[in-house]
Amino acid sequence: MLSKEEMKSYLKEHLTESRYNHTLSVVETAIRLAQIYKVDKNKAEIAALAHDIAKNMTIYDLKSIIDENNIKLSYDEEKTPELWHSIVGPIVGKKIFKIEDEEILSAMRWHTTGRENMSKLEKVIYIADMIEPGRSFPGVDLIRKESFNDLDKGILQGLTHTIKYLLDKGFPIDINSIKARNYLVLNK
Ligand code: DGI
Ligand code: FE
Ligand code: FE
Repeated sequence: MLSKEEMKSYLKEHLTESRYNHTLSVVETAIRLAQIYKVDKNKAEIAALAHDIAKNMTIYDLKSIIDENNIKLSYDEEKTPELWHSIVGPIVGKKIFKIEDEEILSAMRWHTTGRENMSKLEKVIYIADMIEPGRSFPGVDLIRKESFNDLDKGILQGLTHTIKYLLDKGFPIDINSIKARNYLVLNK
């Protein structure tokens, strides 16, 4: 695997400045959450560093990688290119950063939508991405506060916020976000 410094220099070159800064903030936030919730700090740091590795690729490049790897998108995924960077992220993370750890790759894969019955590492990356200090949207402070008190409550609020936002905008909602939220509601 590449060193964290090598990963950073790749990201600095392949991400926009704002996306790179977001990534560093997600790293800081993920490390803090990992310490609180007893998640492997090193894995959290690497997953956070790599989570948006594919974010600034063109949708054409993202689609080519999806096709080359014989990934079958659902009809809904096909129509939602915002989700593609999280589908492609683990593939690029494996190839360029030489990440082999399945827990890290899975945290990268599910960072945008979440999923049913998430691992603690998946939860930390999902919510760190949403609450890093650079994020400002109505309600973020509450989700931030809750996430440092009770991880599942923070995630539930985060999922509820995103689903409401997508509903208001008239956007389609990924089935994994619904399943992630239902799971938390049913297993409180
Ligand atoms: O990559 P980031 O910007 O750091 O954050 P992210 O990976 O959570 O991606 C956010 C984008 O993805 C934002 O444009 C909203 C979109 N998104 C997330 N979940 C869904 C979604 N878009 C649709 N249509 N449906 C979803 O379920
Ligand atoms: Fe992302
Ligand atoms: Fe992100």
